[in-house]
Amino acid sequence: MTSRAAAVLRKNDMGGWTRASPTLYPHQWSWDSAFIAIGLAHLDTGRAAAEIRSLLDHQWRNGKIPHIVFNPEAPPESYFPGPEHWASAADSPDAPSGPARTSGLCQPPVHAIAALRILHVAEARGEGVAEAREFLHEVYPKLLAWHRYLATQRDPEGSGLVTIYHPWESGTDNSPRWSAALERVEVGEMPDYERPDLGHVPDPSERPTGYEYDRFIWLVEVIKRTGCDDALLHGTSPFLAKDVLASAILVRANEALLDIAEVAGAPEDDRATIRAWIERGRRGLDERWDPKLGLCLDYDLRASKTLKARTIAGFAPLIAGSEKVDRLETLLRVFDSRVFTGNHDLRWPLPPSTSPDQTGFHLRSYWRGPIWPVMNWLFWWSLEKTGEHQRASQIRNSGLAQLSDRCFGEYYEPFTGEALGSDDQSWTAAVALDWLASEEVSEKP
Ligand code: 9WN
Repeated sequence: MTSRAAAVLRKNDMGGWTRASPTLYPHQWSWDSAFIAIGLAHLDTGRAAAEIRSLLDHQWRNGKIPHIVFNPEAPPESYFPGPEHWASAADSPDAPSGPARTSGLCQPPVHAIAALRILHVAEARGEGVAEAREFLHEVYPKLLAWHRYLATQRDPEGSGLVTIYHPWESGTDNSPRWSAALERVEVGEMPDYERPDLGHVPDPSERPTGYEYDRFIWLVEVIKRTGCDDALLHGTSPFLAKDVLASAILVRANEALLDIAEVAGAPEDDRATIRAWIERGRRGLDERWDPKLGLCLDYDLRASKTLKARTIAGFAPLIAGSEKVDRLETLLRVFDSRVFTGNHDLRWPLPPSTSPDQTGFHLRSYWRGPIWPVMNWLFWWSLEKTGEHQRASQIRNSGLAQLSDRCFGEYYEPFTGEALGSDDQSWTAAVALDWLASEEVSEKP
């Protein structure tokens, strides 16, 4: 499997950066690239560092890492909305200078976790350690600026939770987590558009529906019209939500940033700030706890309402790590229960993106039910960090069994195990590589 996974990453390598998949996603995606770097580290730590560096080359002046860096060579009809559609975002005073090459959104902040893992892999292999440390030194200020952007512009309330303006920013686009908030979005006047994505999958039901896409594209329109201005969007965006999954990832990313600060010899002031972000993040997640569901829930700021849905995002405190032992126990119980990995119809005991017991669950539709290998990796890694080694190794073994078809699918039908969406998805190959090499890499809890 290692050589086939490596071949997928080589095939998708565009020379210093990696497209998310061969046809469906011909550009560089933010959190994909972070996961891809984790896999690449096992092939070449220098190339893994280049992956993150190339993304950071397009960082916005306000610290934002854009959700897509567009491939100038991809034909315009290959992906929508592409660079032409986002062109006006380049007028934002925060956008990087030069021709429009990025979207104006962002995605969950896995980057510091990936950057640090490059060093851990180098240490385990006893190769490229000095270069990896130098790399961390170089990227530290950029990662700090990114986390500062999330802690300020994306959290003016100081709640510890990240605000998003678009479901694409959550990375779990059409998840039922956002259904109620999306329903409240009224679509205004906008030009007609084509959906190339539907031509890249065998069955359109694997992708978001027209109803969802109209809202996605309308929200892009709204964001562009403000010039991607965070302050304006807080006041006017029809979609404004606190995202518990991104917030949990940010807690762990801040822990990684603390270690990177150490390598970079950063001042104590920075470290105190990062520690405060970590505490605030855990506190914020605590406040979003729903004792009835035994899950953590997102919050619709526009409607001042909790967004109730049983999805993998509900396990946010498991990802962030929590000091509340009874809460972790409850989460693990729900994780193992019939509502998630204990469902008897599952092909493998892995967490479906949406619980089969949740309204809106769909076996084939994207984030509405299918199992995402990259999410399995995140759970495996988090469970390891929480000291749940046995559960973690169960996820890893089942996760590798799921990938034994060697399709490296983007997501998998939970009951049959069929690969769905794109084949040869880069981050799927990347997590396989990391799992296969995981015995060598040690991380502190
Ligand atoms: C929109 C690239 C990306 C992932 C997201 C996934 C999907 C894009 C799309 O693909 O989103 O950003 O066009 O559907 O939801 O998590 O980063 O793999």
